[in-house]
Amino acid sequence: MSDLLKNKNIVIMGVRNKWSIAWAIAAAAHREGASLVLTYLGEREKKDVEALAEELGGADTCQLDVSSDTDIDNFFESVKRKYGAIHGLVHAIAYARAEDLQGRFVDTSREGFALAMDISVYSLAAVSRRAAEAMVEGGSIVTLTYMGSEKVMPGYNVMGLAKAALEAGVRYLAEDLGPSGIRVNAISAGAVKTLSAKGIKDFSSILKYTRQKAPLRKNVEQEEIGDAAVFLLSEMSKAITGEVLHVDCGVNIIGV
Ligand code: IMJ
Repeated sequence: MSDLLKNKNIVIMGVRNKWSIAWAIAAAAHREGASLVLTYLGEREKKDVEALAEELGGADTCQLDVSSDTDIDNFFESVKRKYGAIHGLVHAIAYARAEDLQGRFVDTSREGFALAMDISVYSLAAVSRRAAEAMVEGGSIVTLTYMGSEKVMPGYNVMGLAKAALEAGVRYLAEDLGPSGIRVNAISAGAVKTLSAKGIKDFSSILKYTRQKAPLRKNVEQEEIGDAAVFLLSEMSKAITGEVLHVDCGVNIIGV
């Protein structure tokens, strides 16, 4: 494979370290010739993401907290000024309070629920609206979801509702932006060891279950998610929108 994303300017949100799925997507997009802008949350993440961007031949980096409308406005204004058109957007951002990712969903507080929905769901609409203005040559938006939206997974709790809403959001955004030549899809990634999965009880049993029961008898690797994202960002998928593509070695199709 080569040059599937040549001459495309792509924004990637959610790189934190080299285990991040967003990082694997960035590396795959770079390999395919894309020009990249990586966003990071705040000062704490700045150095790490700048170092990673160096590994991609000096990709651009920019601070962006998706809970701030001003941040989002400023970010897309600067991207438009520098690049003119953008062609791709990867949204790999989610957050719920740690206390809401253990115990019972029924105990979720109103504040914890609203926070998870704001950062993990509303942010996709917020960034897509501004990105669409810069996607003057058409574009592709890709977000990440998880099977916890479809089935009860231990501890996933409020994030399961957030991902269900995110997937519905993908469909509504696909309808809104389709007439502008912008496609919107989600990758439902199998469980991978990232910072977002750190400290999660039962995580290793989910990995073990997948190894034993998934049709492909293995866990998905970050690079495989990167390749699927390249497909969705590229012209290879130009008739696909509003879709949730499972990239999970098939584990989601298994009943028991
Ligand atoms: C997260 C929680 C419970 C079970 C989980 C996960 N499984 C997997 C994840 C089985 C694979 C990771 N995942 C798919 C997520 O969407 C994680 C989101 C997340 C993780 C954290 C951890 C640290 C924190 N807040 C978080 N918010 C969202 O404080």
